[in-house]
Amino acid sequence: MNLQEIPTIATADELIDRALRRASRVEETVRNTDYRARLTAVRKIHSVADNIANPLQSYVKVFPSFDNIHPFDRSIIDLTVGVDKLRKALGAADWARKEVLMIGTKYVPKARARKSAENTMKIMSEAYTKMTNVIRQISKHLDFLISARSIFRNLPNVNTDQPVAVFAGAPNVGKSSLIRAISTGKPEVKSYPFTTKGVSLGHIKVKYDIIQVMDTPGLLDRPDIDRNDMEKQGIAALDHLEPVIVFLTDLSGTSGYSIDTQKALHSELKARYSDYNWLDIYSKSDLDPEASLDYSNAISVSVMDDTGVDTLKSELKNIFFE
Ligand SMILES: Nc1nc2c(ncn2[C@@H]2O[C@H](COP(=O)(O)OP(=O)(O)OP(=O)(O)O)[C@@H](O)[C@H]2O)c(=O)[nH]1
Ligand SMILES: [Mg+2]
Repeated sequence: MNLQEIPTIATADELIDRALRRASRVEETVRNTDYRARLTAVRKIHSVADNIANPLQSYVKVFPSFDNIHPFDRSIIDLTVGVDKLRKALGAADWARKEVLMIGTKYVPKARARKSAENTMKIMSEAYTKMTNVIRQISKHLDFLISARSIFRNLPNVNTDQPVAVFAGAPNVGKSSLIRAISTGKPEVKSYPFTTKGVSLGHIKVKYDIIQVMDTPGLLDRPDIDRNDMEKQGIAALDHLEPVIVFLTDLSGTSGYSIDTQKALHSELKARYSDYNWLDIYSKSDLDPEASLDYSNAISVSVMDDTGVDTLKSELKNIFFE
């Protein structure tokens, strides 16, 4: 299950209203009034308990289990809603589920044991009150799950089972444009709390496989001393993806960042990612086709005249799949 695909979660009031509405439709057609009351009460109590417990169980199931979650997703959850808070809210939902089922189990024999219809109804409404009180008690936790779901939905949809290339380089050097140019289909633009702008996330289809390509605005585009804590944690989260780094250097002079500044960023990141696969790109080559530095195996690329775009794609395929 993807973080982005968690289905809707009901508030405490919605959960209660729905369960009570469904139970109200339960009717038995036995002649004897007292007997009918007993049968009806038993079925209604079961109905309310199930219609509360089942959705609660599904909520607990749809959130990723913390035992086998990918460390990248775990870091992202921690940076957005907090792993401990999420764990607590899910724990509360699971507690309420068990509690409601237990109340049902306890009250069914009680309802069965009453003689008069009136007393049976009293027992039934006592069971209702107990069950709905349990849900009201976890109302804040349900609200938390609702907001976590909506935060997750708006995050870039990175699949931790598929390889990732992260595009780095100073601002304005052409990262997003290049991601657009090499992607199959239109890249999705969504944000992390540690990025200054929307992250472009595109896909390159390779036969049956997919390579994900993404940029990280405000993250891998400036020196480490300029980064705040959240951004540092964002970089640490990216490490869990073990990405290939594609570093763009704009030699055309149009980015607003000098060659020296870009070289400094290059060497800082190169040192940091010394264990990673690394590809160097000279971007906007249409503006100055001959421009180059002493980087080894660099590819000159232009999205204007398509120079180097296919070469970059096949380099990525080689790195991930050969
Ligand atoms: N001539 C030319 N211009 C380009 C090329 N690639 C990008 N540009 C232009 O350069 C500018 C910046 O491109 P972006 O793709 O937004 O650069 P970026 O690195 O994503 O910028 P940030 O997201 O701000 O870090 C835009 O005006 C692009 O049109 C290219 O190959 N040739
Ligand atoms: Mg960009």
